Amino acid sequence: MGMTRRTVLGLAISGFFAKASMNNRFNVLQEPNSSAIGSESGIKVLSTWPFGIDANAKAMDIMSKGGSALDAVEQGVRITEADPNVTSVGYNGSLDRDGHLTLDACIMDHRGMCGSVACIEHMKHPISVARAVMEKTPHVMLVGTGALEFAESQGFTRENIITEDALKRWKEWKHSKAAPQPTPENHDTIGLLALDSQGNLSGACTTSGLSYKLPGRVGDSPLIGPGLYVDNEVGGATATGVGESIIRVVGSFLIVELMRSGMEPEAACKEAVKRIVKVHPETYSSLQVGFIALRKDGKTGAFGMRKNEFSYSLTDAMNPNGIVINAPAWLD
Ligand code: SD4
Repeated sequence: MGMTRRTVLGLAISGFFAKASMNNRFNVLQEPNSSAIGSESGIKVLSTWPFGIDANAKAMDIMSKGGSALDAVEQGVRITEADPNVTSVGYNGSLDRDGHLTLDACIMDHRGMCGSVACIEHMKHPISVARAVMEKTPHVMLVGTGALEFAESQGFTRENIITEDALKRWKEWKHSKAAPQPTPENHDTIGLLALDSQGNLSGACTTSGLSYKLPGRVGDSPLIGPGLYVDNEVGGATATGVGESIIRVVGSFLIVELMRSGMEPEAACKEAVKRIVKVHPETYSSLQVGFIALRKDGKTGAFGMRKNEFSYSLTDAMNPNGIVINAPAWLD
């Protein structure tokens, strides 16, 4: 049985309510355009969702000791990948329709080098496998069993990353044959951008993708261009939400290019959402999508599809403990 259009829409809509719950749970501190939203220079980390704040803390710790943005983004999102409370990234992530946990991740550095894995199983830290693809192969992307075999050849070991909890959620979904009921635990992709003390940018993105996806389905998150893009002359951007819509407009690359032409980070993110609206004239209001951007000079911005749905985490010198910011949105 294939995934019907209604099911996909249902997943998107359930995601919307989940995000609203998340915002309540994490007590969103800032409204958009607050003066606390960083524009000063210095080391800075920006990530999707309130749970990104823990990843930010790790990334800031690394960079405050002189570490690179590349190390910071990898080590930062590893925190989220290992966190069982984040149920759509890494360990305890959401399963596909057939009960497999397939993960997608990518990483990009200040030199424009990048690595990616898609549909990889049994790896707790797909972001580190993606970095190994970047550093140890002439390729950008490995998928499925090829990615797994490569990981093992590099010393990564298979782990059981499917938890009892994930199986229980999957069985409940199978039993109900419907979209999962939204809960505060029903989280999302982490995309993280960092600016280090050398003024270099890097980004990372990692996810288990849409819950109960068709086997083999790959979203935007491991794709350099849609899910993540960094240009050290300009800035970086990353995405969360229904990956198919983000792929159709090559969202993150678009945002970086718009910033290159002079657009402010928030305006560039808004333009990417606008393109998604244009491509999905009948369904956009049910699409859960969010973008964040970090410009070379430290200016940040974000934009989502629905009001109070998408929030993100910022950590910098002005906000050393991190703040969660409610992103402006296309729809009221
Ligand atoms: C995907 N963008 O696989 C990811 C998942 C996500 O809200 O962020 N969903 O399409």
